[in-house]
Amino acid sequence: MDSEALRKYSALHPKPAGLTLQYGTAGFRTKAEQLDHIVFRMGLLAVLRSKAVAATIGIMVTASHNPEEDNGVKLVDPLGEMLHPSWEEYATQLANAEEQELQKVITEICQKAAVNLHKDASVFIGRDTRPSSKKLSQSVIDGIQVLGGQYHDYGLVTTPQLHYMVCCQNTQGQYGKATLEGYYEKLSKAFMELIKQSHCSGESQRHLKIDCANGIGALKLSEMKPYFPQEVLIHIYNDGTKEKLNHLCGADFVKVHQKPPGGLDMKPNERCCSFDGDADRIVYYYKDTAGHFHLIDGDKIATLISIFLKDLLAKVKQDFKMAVVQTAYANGNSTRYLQETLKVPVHCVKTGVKHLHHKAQEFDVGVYFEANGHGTVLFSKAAETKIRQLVKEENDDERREAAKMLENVMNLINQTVGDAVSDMLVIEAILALKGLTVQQWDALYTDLPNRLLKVQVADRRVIDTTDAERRALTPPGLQEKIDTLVKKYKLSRAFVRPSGTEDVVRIYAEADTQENADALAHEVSLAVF
Ligand code: 16G
Ligand code: ZN
Repeated sequence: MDSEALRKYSALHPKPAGLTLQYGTAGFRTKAEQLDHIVFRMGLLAVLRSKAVAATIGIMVTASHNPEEDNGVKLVDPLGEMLHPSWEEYATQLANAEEQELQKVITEICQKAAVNLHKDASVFIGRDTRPSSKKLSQSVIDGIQVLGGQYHDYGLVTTPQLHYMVCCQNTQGQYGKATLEGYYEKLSKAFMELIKQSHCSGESQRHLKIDCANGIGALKLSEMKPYFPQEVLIHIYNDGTKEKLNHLCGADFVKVHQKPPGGLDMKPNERCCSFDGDADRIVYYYKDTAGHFHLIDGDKIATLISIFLKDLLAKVKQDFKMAVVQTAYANGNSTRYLQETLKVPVHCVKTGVKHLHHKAQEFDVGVYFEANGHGTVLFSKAAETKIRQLVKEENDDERREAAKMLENVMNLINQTVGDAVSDMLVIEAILALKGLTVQQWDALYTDLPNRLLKVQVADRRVIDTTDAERRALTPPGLQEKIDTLVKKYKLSRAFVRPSGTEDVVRIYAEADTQENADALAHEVSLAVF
């Protein structure tokens, strides 16, 4: 390690005195002007991680659905997964080290994680469309270069595109080509093949209005359009040319406020969807003829995909284990529908993509979605091999056809992480194949009325949870109070958890009516103080 260069460069990216930040569920995220030293140091860390695992590591500059003034950074592990938890701690140590301790902290990490500094390192970089992102990604490059790492800067990409690139690179092209063209070709080809298997017509169904949150999704969808000869009539709204990123629009806005985004005129029964700022989340919605807004969130997306896959799995007659992974935020009626009507096992894990992804890896076919619209489907290696083999060798037409559909879904879904573009194409294909309208999809089950609140407390860490965040262990007595309150209402459920991204405690309640869900959430919020 060239100590002189490290000192010189780190002085160009000074840490504001007293500032401490933590690598949380979404990496580092805060006001953009506080992040320069962080991204420089994450450039350093990416090099160390790359040397440690002898593979290409990704680094994405984005703050997803946060306001435009914020920014953030997160690392992507070799197969496109989130950074390994053991390294989250190193990230936090490096980020908070004072200038003069930087070299010492690097040396400590190298010792603890058995990093050989003489090994090669390769890092892929991506960024979203925030005004601050370009400069921050330059600082990432400074960090990479100080430790002698190689890098490839993809520039403007969606978060899931960067995850895809990293995975392609580390699997020697088995997952696809590590270029934007490779991504577009892979997805469009799989989509067209899948659609070809449709026996339904109905051109009008293929119209889709997309709110791109004034973010990167608009840019990348426009790039992708030429790959679709009129198959999907996608209409892009909130493309970032007029309004600010995520301002009154995007998947998070629509989900949280349960109302349509600005900048998108919705006619009755038109199918619409929203991406978030870095295009890794998607929610659908429509307005009925009476003008009522209907949200189709991650839970209902998971349900649609599960119905489709379960049917195909039955047709290929393999003993594949399929399951759905949700969090405590999943609407109670979605869980009930999946378990009781569809008869698919459902698992509940802690909030945060890494937890869902990890659990979903236990199954041959693991469908995971957060209610907020982040999700994907994972296929085990064994299932993938078997499916590809059936496509080639199976004589029974129905079975082969079903295997072919599964193969196309496998190619279409971004298995590295939730991907709004890829999820959208999977959903559009399923709706077309099943001849379903958005209303029919919505009618699979009715969401239980629910309310999400956040409250500021002196120290949110006094709340400790268990059972996938569904029960509070501390402070003493809180869970008993919640239990008593929940008993007052029908079909009710409530939980509290400290947020991983904001200095607040979140409260979720659901019940038989909106009034009761609101009342329960309010009463629980009083119990938290
Ligand atoms: C992060 C997570 C998201 C989760 C959210 C919860 C990733 C990539 N993102 O955005 O999955 O739903 O945090 O936020 O893991 P909260 O802890 O503030 O409620
Ligand atoms: Zn996002």
